[in-house]
Amino acid sequence: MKNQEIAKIFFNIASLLDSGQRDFRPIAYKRAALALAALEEDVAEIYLDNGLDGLEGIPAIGKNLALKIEEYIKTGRINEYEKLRKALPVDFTEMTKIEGLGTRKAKILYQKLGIKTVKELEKATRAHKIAPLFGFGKKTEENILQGIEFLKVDKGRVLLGFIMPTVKQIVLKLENLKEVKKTSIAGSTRRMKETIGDVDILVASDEPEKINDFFVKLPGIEKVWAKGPTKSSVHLKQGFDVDLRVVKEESFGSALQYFTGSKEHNIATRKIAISKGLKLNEYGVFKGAKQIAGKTEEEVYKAIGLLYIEPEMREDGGEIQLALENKLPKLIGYKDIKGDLHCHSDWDGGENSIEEMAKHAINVGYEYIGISDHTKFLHIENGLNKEQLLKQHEAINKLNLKFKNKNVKFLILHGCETNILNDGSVDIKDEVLEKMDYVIAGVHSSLKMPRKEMTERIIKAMNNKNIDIISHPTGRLILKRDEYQVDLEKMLKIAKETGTILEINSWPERLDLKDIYIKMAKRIGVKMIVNTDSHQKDQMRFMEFGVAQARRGWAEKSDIINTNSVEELLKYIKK
Ligand code: DGT
Ligand code: CA
Ligand code: CA
Repeated sequence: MKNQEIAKIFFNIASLLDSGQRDFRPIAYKRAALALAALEEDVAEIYLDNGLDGLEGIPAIGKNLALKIEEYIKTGRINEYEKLRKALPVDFTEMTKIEGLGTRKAKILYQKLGIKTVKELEKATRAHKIAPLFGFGKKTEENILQGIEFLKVDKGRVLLGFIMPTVKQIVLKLENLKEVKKTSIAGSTRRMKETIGDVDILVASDEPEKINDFFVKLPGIEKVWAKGPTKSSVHLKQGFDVDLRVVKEESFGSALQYFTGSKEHNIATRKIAISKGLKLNEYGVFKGAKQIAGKTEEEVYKAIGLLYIEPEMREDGGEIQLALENKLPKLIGYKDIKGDLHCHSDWDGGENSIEEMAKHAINVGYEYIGISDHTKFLHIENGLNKEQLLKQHEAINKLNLKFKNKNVKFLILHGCETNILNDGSVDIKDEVLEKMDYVIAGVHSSLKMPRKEMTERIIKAMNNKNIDIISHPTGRLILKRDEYQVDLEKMLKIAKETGTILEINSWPERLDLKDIYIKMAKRIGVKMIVNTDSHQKDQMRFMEFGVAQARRGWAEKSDIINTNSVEELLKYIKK
């Protein structure tokens, strides 16, 4: 799938062009990169079906960028990029993974010290060559080192949301082969872990060689690490590895159970099998030499005396005990969500109008959407002030009337995403907030506050009777920065007391609350909502990852308020 490859190049072009001067091009490339990254359909197919016109139908893609995409599809490269790269050979994608290091700083580092890679940057930082540079204080030096250390911990892992469309396409291509009987994603990707080391795919077939031959020739493969009669391993241009295994249909279930993992879950299930005088491995469940199960996972779990355990729970975090006791939770399903309350429109610089967002939500099958644009805080570009919010309220009323007149059963709720200031107040007056259907509040500044102050800051916001939802409650960015310091236990207790809803933000880099905190929130009885934080319509597909996180946190339908109809949902909004 070329979407992510081109998105990466566009992102790099944006960085290369970004000179700090007034110039629309970097912004245009960045927006296009985001649009391509979110797009579910394959750009190559869009081009094949509808040519340049088709490409121009993608959000944020105009004529000029459509030509660039065409060039990449036809030749595998973009000339302008190659030229820019020659003049400024900095690995921006890598360098800007470091929190606080933007393209401009990266450029200065190259110009003054010739730094092109993270490795060179680390060396220069440790030799204290960064601090004396213009505009780079000692604090920056410390921050850079912290960022580099952070990168090392998760070295080589990629975001689940970044790889999923490609993985699904590969699975689809394998499924279409006539020699294939069954296919499944396995490993951490099937467990929907937030980051993935490598992707594992399992196929059942009697002709494993043919499957492997086909697999290593898939488009987008950069390197074949290994190719054997039953398994292969490849590296994709997009920047991750995929392992394929082909097994016999009789063993598909046990192989799937084995290769889904986690390793810890496997060790625990194998012990259970042994305790019952059985043997469990990737080939099946055996009583002596006789295979008693293996074709399906359900059968495998049943044979060792366990209820079927959903992949997202298989982390050896207590799920096996529950399965033994017949007490597994009934996890929220991927199709249980009835609306998304954290969506931005073009009023605050998003890519789509309110109507376009609403129509997309209808297409997705939702009953409602909540528009919650940013409010006017200094650091937030294009945030709405009081007057604009009131005007937006009118616009939404009109759209709702239009739906009603056309007999469309769908409702747009009007919210906003306010900023929790350092003292716990928000940047819009209560008298305006009272007019909204609901209010989200989030921390977007001073993330390095001491724990006690940050906790008090958020608690004060939760005590505001106009604030209903706390967005991305811990502020982490996966592979980039840690959560801020906050007493989570206390925050959850106050959320429960005040009836404040905590968001599970589905943005692939956020997934915040994360699984273990969702478990805690559920235990304390805090209600949650899964939102996408979409800034354009295609990003609504990120819902899958938020729900996955909820499932990894053992959340049930009743824990998540946007599984409700709009009438029921509104009961959770503070009066
Ligand atoms: P990743 O790739 O680091 O995100 O994590 P996984 O869980 O996908 O791990 P991976 O790709 O190394 O292996 C896939 C599955 O195969 C893993 O979840 C469980 C199983 N597996 C791999 N190695 C072992 C092992 O040494 N013992 C057991 N019991 N299972 C293993
Ligand atoms: Ca894996
Ligand atoms: Ca693997």
